[in-house]
Amino acid sequence: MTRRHGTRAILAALAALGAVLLSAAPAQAHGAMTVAGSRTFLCYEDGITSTGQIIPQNPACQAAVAKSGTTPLYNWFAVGNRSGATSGGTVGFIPDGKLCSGNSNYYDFSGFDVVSDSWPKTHLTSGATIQFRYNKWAAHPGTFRLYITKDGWDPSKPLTWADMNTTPFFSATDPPSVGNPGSINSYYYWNAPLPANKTGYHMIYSVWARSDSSETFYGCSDVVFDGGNGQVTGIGSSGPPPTTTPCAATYAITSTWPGGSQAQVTVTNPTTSTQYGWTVSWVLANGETINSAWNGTVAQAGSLATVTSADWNRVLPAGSSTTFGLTTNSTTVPTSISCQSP
Ligand SMILES: [Cu+2]
Repeated sequence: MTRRHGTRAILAALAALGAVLLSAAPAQAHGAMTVAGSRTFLCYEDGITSTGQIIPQNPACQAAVAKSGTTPLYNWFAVGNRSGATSGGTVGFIPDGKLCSGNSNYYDFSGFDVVSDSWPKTHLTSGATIQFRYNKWAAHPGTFRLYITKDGWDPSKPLTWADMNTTPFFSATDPPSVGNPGSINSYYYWNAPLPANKTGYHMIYSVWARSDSSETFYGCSDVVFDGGNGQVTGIGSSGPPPTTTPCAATYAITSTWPGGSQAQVTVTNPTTSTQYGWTVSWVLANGETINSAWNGTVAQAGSLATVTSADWNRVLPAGSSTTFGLTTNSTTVPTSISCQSP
């Protein structure tokens, strides 16, 4: 897999060819925690541009690129190590100072071990229950274990096992997931209480141990226990994106035939910040069915139609637009259509 793996062209091909191409994809593709966001994921989010290039703005992400290049960002979902005799290795397997890179033997992820106070951070409330999400770039059976730093951790020094509570604060085996593998929108999820009585900056360390092979995946998620509700700071040149913001969608029928029509929906980011992902929904007319859709993933639940962004059109810089298309068995224009990001 090359740095071009993450480009719009490859993502488009992945989406178009689906399982055919996925089955031929390198084994390096796995996943990474997106809530709370891992360093590789948030640096990807920080740097992704509308042309598919990844140009981080965050100083820690820039330092990571300076140390180990941009390949790890195009492969943010591949912080893995397959050299263990069994999966799930921690103390004595991942060396001190190399926890965040997982001592990866897929690519050089050593840039993510860099000590910096600038890493993107997710703001959370100690003791609260949140929905963790772990991207499902490839599906595997196994167990996710979450570890937290001890009180008194010194973030100005390389992260070691002595800094960690080596008993997980939560583990989840084969949790449910949504979406098709190979997409930024597909993920495993589970609800878990955050560690109690924590304040300030801590590291959540995630370990995904496959039960069907010795491969294990690692990630550092920088978090701040400050009463937050999942807000991310330190990504995007114009500051943290709000957790949910409205986008705008307009629905236009482009052609009709007896018993059906084709429509184009334009999605616009009306805000002054980049939006990462969008979901458009509307109520279908009585008996209306969506027959096909492109440049987005369609779901129909009863009369509710939902289309979510594709990998290659999910990032909308301020003021920009993208489109998706669909065909239905109706010629009705929905009377109201809503759009949310993310
Ligand atoms: Cu995998």
